[in-house]
Amino acid sequence: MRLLPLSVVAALGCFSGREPAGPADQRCGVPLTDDVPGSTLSAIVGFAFQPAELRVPVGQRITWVNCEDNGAPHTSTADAGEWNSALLQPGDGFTRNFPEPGTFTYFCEVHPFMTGRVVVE
Ligand SMILES: [Cu+2]
Repeated sequence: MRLLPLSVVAALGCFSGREPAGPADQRCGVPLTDDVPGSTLSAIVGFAFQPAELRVPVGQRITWVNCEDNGAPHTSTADAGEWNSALLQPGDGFTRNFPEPGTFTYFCEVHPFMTGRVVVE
């Protein structure tokens, strides 16, 4: 198996994870151009996931959007490895579907003090 340079992996991850983001969500400090149809929005702003806990029904999609106006990159990375957004620059988004019930905790790889929880029920 061939390993790609980290920059290529990051770029691919960013591209595949990018989703149109929602209009001017009040929590976002960056302009968002499009909607996030069918997704629950988790704003990453002020070095925190907002809200820190999301409760969604089985089958719901969640889109994390880096809403920082301070240039800080972030990730949404599951503690148990179910997902990893790769590096999200301000304005970037990452969407994951949650087809199974459960409680999922996650953090930001850049700032491990940033944590959040998804409860799928
Ligand atoms: Cu972060």
